[in-house]
Amino acid sequence: MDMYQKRKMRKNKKMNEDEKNTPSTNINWYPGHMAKARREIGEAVKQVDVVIEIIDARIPVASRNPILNEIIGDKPRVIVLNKSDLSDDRQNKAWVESFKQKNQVAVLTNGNSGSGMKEVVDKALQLMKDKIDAQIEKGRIGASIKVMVVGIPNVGKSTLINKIAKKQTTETGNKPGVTKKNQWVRLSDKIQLLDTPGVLWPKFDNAVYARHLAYIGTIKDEVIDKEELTADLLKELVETGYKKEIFERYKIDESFEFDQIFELMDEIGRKRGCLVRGNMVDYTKVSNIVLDEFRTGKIGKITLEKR
Ligand SMILES: Nc1nc2c(ncn2[C@@H]2O[C@H](COP(=O)(O)OP(=O)(O)OP(=O)(O)O)[C@@H](O)[C@H]2O)c(=O)[nH]1
Ligand SMILES: [Mg+2]
Repeated sequence: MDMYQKRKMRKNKKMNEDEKNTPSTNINWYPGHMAKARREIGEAVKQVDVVIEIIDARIPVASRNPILNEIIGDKPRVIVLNKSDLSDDRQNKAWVESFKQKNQVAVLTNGNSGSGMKEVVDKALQLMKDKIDAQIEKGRIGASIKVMVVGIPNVGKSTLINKIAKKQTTETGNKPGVTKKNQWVRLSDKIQLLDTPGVLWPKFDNAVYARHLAYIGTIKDEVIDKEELTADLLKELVETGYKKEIFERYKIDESFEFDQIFELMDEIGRKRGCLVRGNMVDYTKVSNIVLDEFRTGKIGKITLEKR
């Protein structure tokens, strides 16, 4: 790295710290609305029969909320590994199998194509079979099953509800914090679904998991140092065996060698024409490209947390 680049990185870093005072691994995890959301979920859970817990198939550990057990107690639960189109197929199977071995019900889904949605509903109804049978026996056929959908921000809760309901009833968007409050969606006389705002947990002190959540877009980009995050992401991908995918995506020659991760960022910048005055690499542009292409699966089908 030459002096200009060093200065630029330092300047960017300083600016980010000054403006936001939140480097990538020290993120403000628990904005006020999430405390409220947590309370409201705690209230709503009293009315529901089944909980659908949506997690992200790329990070099946970090995307699970450890305080969810506290909130929902022993309600029947279907674990949904969503965005399975973006994660490694072999890992997808291994994760479902591992949940099964712990007697947990897990389903792979793709919220965009709708694959797996029928299985989610079937599994939820199966878990409720005893209750439904008892109702029928008492002659109370009309009562509907209430299903609550919970999960971290941007994991695909509202998308899943729209797919299952086959209509656009809830707002969705490719950024965290789209859903602001609980919303019931009637599926049929038999089932009602409750959409909830994404919730993160108050203390998340594992830096690796914190980064994983940031890589996939769980945390608002405004509170993250994107350049630092991109450097961390590239480093992790290289170290966990995805160097080939990166080189292929950015058309980097096999013979290219690097010691430091910013050298790889430089090369990506040069390949993509992310240059500023004096042929210097624009790290902001490189970061936007790499994060976006990772998040949309263009670098490859990648599972960061292996089973
Ligand atoms: N590739 C892919 N994208 C998905 C999938 N499911 C949802 N998405 C996208 O993920 C983004 C977030 O979806 P939402 O349904 O708004 O997520 P949410 O969990 O309701 O988010 P909050 O309301 O902010 O908590 C949207 O851009 C969806 O199109 C999936 O299975 N695969
Ligand atoms: Mg939502």
